[in-house]
Amino acid sequence: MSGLVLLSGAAGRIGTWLRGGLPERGWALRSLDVVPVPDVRPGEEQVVADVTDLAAMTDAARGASALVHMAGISGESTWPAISHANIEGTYCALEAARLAGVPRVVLAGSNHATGYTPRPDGGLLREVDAPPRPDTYYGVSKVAMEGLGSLYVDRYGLDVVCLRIGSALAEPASTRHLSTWLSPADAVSLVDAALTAPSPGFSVVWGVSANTRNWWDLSAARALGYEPQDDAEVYAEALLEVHGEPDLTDPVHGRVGGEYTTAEFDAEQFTA
Ligand code: 15L
Repeated sequence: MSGLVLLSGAAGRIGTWLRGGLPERGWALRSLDVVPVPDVRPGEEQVVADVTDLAAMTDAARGASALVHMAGISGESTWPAISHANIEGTYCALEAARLAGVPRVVLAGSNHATGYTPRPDGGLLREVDAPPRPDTYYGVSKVAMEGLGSLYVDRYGLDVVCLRIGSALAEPASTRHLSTWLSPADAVSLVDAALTAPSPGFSVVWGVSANTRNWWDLSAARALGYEPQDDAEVYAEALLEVHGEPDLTDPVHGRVGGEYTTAEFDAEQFTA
């Protein structure tokens, strides 16, 4: 499949990976960010706009066959900052898609929407068994994202795929990441699957690579057509040498959201 994708947050980390990978998979890009994207490629369109500017977002969405919404604050912050950038920003993205007649939206959700969910005793954790249980204001914004996505499917008939992204990094940097890593190439593959899957309706899927130590079930993502290629285990020896084997009773390893569920992330640390 192919078509024109409006990509918000195009200058960010995942946005940059997608700018590299989606054109190779046949997608034309209209890259939007609040700052100019560097090194615009031949054929790539560029829009400088704030995702919370509904009029600008609606203009930018015209003619696109899908919107990939990666914009927003990518970690914990103050409530005013999170609610504006992430909740208002997601509303504007979905509303712009509806107003401009864009039929499909892919949302950069997060595992932190369900961060306090404990690791199961054995087996894999399915998305349906991990309802909203946010670990931070950031996590709350990702719950709101899932709620808004669901609303726009049921009320307006859009297709919306919300990716509960794990740790999207060039390389795993901690032993938690041995389970939660999403590689750059797999991020491209996951978004491509979310863009291509026939009539997904509203779908929420974990976004991780094919890690040996995964405990989040990838069946739902695979059902969309996602075929992850990378495995964090290739980094295990070096990380375990420094940090030791993970203690699964430690919240960092025993809860979906890891360190976001610890005192270090108390709201008091993030007041304006
Ligand atoms: C996320 O959603 C954040 O964007 C990122 O900063 C990491 O905290 C990541 O999750 C993670 O859980 O490792």
